[in-house]
Amino acid sequence: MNEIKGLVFDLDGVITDTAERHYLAWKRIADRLGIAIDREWNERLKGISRTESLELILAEKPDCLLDAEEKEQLLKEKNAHYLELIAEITAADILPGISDLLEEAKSGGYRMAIASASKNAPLILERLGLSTVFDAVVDPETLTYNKPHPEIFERAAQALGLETHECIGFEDSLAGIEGIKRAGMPAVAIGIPVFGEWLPDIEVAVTKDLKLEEIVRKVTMKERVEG
Ligand code: B16
Ligand code: MG
Repeated sequence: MNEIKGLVFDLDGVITDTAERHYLAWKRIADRLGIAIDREWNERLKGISRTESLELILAEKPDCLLDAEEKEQLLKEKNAHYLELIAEITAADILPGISDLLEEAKSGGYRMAIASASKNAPLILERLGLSTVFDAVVDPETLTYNKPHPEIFERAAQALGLETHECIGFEDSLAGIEGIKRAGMPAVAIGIPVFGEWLPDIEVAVTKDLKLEEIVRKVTMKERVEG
């Protein structure tokens, strides 16, 4: 039986909700290009890297052909606007139940890592007052592959000095759940309405429903049954 020793968290949508700010920053770019996106469409950008997000937006208007320099400029503008929007983030923006969960995990001796696609993760953690809580933050710039590839979750476990099956991964995106499962890590899905091929081990609707003891117990039992 595997003992759970580590917890690996996605950031946006799990620790804090910056999805709306990503949406507003992308919407400004999309409007300018004459591409219509709304909040429902924006769901597909969750967990997806900045560059891939731009490509998905541009795919909505196949006749909008931009060269590498123009794309680079749009990526810079999007991030500059996003940085303006996150400038006012404080500890009050930590999602409900997360502070208690992190505290319980710390006192329970779990090692904790952040596996976020966001290059702004260290800055956001600082604004939230959580910089010292995590033992590791994977730098997405050092990765070869983006989610749904398992690399970021494998690297998170490695940084904690643990095997992937000794950790539990927490995600709010389908790409993230696939990455966690492909890494061989038990997965907890938060607020994901419909799943594809990759199913989580535990599902909750919102972060305040996350109960650490119960999650660890369920995952451990499941592993024991499935061998
Ligand atoms: P940045 P996560 C992801 O964060 C967001 O869900 C996604 O919408 C965003 O495009 C991506 O980070 C990159 O963010 O532009 O700040 O580098 O959910 O993996 O924590
Ligand atoms: Mg996320």
